[in-house]
Amino acid sequence: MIRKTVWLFGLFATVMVLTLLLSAGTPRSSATPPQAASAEVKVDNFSFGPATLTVAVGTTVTWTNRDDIPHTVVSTDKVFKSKVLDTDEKFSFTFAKAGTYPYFCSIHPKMTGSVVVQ
Ligand SMILES: [Cu+2]
Repeated sequence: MIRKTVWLFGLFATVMVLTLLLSAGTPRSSATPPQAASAEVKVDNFSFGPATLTVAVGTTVTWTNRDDIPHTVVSTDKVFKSKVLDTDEKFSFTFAKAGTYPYFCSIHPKMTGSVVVQ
């Protein structure tokens, strides 16, 4: 009876040590770089959503055309310019400097949006 209790305690202690070792090692190995920020803008129904997007410096913004009509993403200040995006095509740009970046669709100039980088 005593021998069985000692054996069970030994097993329990071993499992606890293994659990502690595994849980201590996990956060370090799965750490991600802090500058991997990204944001999305959907192009749908002749509009950009959100129309104004606020992001941190270094963020990569990806526009996806969810409309069944081709659109473009063109910076008013000529900072970036996409090709014509067909349905489900994407365009990405990384904002390395703070500022306000207005843009529009060159096919439908009434479609406008802006990215605010802080
Ligand atoms: Cu358009």
